[in-house]
Amino acid sequence: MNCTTNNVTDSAASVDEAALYDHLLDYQNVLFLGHRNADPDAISSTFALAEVFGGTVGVVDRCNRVAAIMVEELDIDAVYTPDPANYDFTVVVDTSTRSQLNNIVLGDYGVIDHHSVSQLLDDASFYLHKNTDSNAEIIVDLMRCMGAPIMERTAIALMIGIVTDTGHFKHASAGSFKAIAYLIEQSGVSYSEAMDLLAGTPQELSMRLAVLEAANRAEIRTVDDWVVAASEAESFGASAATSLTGIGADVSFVGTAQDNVLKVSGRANRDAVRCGINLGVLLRDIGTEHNGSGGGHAGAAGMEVSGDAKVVLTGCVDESMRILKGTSREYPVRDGRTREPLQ
Ligand SMILES: [Mn+2]
Repeated sequence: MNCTTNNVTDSAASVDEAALYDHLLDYQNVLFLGHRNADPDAISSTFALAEVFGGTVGVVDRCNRVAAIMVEELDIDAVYTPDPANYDFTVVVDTSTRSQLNNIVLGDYGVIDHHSVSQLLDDASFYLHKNTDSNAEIIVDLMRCMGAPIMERTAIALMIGIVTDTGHFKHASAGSFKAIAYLIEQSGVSYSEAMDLLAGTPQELSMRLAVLEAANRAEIRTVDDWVVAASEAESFGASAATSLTGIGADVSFVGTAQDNVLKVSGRANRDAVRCGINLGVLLRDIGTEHNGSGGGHAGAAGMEVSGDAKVVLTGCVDESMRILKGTSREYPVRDGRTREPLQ
């Protein structure tokens, strides 16, 4: 095995890829277990490990929407709510706390994880821990070190794990792209095959209806060439707000009233943020005005207040328009050229 590792932690139980491989050879019947509400990163990691080392893919409770489709489409054999006592050894994957395993009794266990703070490491027999964007990336590295062949299903699963854990590469660093390139080279699977599986994953009907209805009854206002939209939804307010900016609003707010609490989700595109919109600050301030609280990022934030939805949403829209009025979404001219806006 020809590898260099840069493991984050350096305790006795910290192992590199070669040592992990040696350890796993000691056991016959290994359970690879991901976190609760398992996502594609957890499922693809456990699936690839089970393929390479032999063993069982364990799901603590259930899979999330995309992971469930992946299990179905790729025909991944998984054991749901497994009892670690029935296995020689458990390797916990993509998980940083016991509560993420619903406090299941573990016995002896190893860990492969990418979360920066991982409480499970202290009691682990051995662990491979790196600060990568996705856990799948650690698995790709492990397979590369072992020279393990990468099957098509495994490659598609790991690609989806990397894509979803990096928010479709929005938070990706070079390692994610390298891992994707390696998977494509080694398996012969094209990137579009993985994308097809992701794209063919329908949202829940209730979410689609909530989003469409929010768009249908949205109030749309403009100032200069800026578009600000506000609407209400019975549920899925955050998805509705994201969708409103996706279909043309520069800034959007969606209110959801529940038990005398009004939740507002705000979303803003990059142009609006560059021109002064900071939804974290905006919703914090408006939240305080309405006896509640709010906060978040410049482009995505939320608040919970008490008050009339119309009044609160109008306040959010007015404030956004005040900030955007008179600003230009054109990039500043440099060296005589106007830079294309980043997508
Ligand atoms: Mn992960």
